[in-house]
Amino acid sequence: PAAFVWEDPFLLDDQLTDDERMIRDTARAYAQEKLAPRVIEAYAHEKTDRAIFNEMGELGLLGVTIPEDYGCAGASYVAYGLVAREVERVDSGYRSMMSVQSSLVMYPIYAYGDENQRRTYLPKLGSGEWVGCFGLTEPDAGSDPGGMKTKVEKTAGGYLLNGAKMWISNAPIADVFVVWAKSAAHGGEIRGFILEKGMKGLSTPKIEGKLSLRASITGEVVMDNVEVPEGALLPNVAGLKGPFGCLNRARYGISWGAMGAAEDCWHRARAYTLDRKQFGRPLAATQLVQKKLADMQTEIALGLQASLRVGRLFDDGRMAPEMVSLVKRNNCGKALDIARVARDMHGGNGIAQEFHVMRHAQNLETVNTYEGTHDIHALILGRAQTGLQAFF
Ligand code: TGC
Ligand code: FAD
Repeated sequence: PAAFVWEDPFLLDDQLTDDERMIRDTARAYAQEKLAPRVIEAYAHEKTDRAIFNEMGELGLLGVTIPEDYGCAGASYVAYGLVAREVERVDSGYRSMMSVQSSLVMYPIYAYGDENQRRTYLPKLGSGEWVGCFGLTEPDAGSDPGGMKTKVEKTAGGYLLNGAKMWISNAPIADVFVVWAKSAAHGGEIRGFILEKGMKGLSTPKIEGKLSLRASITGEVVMDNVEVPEGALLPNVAGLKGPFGCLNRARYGISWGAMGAAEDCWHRARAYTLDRKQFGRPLAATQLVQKKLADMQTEIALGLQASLRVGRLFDDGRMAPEMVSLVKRNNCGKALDIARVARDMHGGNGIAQEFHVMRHAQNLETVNTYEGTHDIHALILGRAQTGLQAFF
């Protein structure tokens, strides 16, 4: 029989192409050498380092699936997932910065924008010279984005936007805003607009007091009679399928990212319990601890294999959104369970920042909630198999 590789039970590494391995290695080296050393400080003091966008851009880690024509890597969705896994192995907030920029800002401009918008925005977002954010959620419209109140009216030279977005990653430091609003000029349909920092009436107050995702800045996007030119409208999509098309990509990336955070917790719990002795022997020599480690190994191996499969189907043009709901929901829920158990296995040390597991657990509370909560994805999967709508 073949040898068992405990940290890669199904030999996932073997299933990657050379290019994918290369991008993965670049992301891993960057995350471990440049992100890991600053994460404790960033998390403790809510410091979002703007330079991270430039660093990631320089290495080609932003918008990795966007074609080379626009200065990006033109790599596979599997490669994108591998980047998310490596970055989130350090911190979910850093992955959030990357995935909003890539899937929620660059993707809609690429997929729904005209050539002028693509040329104006994609190279600068890809290099990290500009930071982007995505405004869908509102104070009274989270799981039900169709209930949004942000409105657009036609003016002589363009459009006028009014409304407020809530819980928007990157907003306070963003240069470019992809905002979704109900447009009177389009029969009340939801349309996407590109806004820029400094527009009159646009403000982005920071949301204070987060106990999760503290390395990633979050804000509101307040639009008080913001006038935008005609060219700000994303011309090639209408309706909720616009923002959902972006969310399919981001949720898929999160399914890999959450497993990266879970792997970090698993490896730390294994190392800690091998080292820590109680009752005269390592904690790892006890049956209860070994069962917990086996559960972590199993869920992570299955979760990664599932994300890889969805990534291959994505690259093959055969992704169905429900597949993404399945892996986003499962992997986030399992990662959160793993982080909580890893915290417990560290005993008192588990609450200390130097041991990292509690930070992962706190972050994964957000990851389990944003981009469609665990229960919302259950309802999407329930609807797909019963044909019955259970949202309302
Ligand atoms: P529903 O009637 O189901 O659909 C409306 C229209 O949208 C189409 N559609 C999709 N298209 C592409 N991909 C998908 N996944 C799609 N899901 C739906 C659908 O075909 C339909 O099109 P058409 O042409 O017939 O009009 O809409 P609903 O209002 O009943 O939706 C229900 C539900 C629950 C599925 C949906 O609203 C939902 O997913 N809610 C969760 C909201 C959410 O995920 N928000 C995320 C905000 S962004 C964020 O959190 C970023 S954090 C990132 C970070 O920091 O990393
Ligand atoms: P609600 O929708 O009010 O849900 C509250 C609870 O009710 C949840 O448990 C939910 O599962 C449950 N629930 C809702 N509907 C039903 C139902 N029909 N049946 C049963 N249970 C239900 N949004 C953006 O647009 N852009 C961003 O960049 C962004 N970044 C974020 C960053 C952070 C740190 C956070 C915390 C959120 C971010 N979000 C962003 C918002 C995020 O997508 C929403 O928080 C999420 O979609 C849930 O919406 P809500 O908070 O309004 O909760």
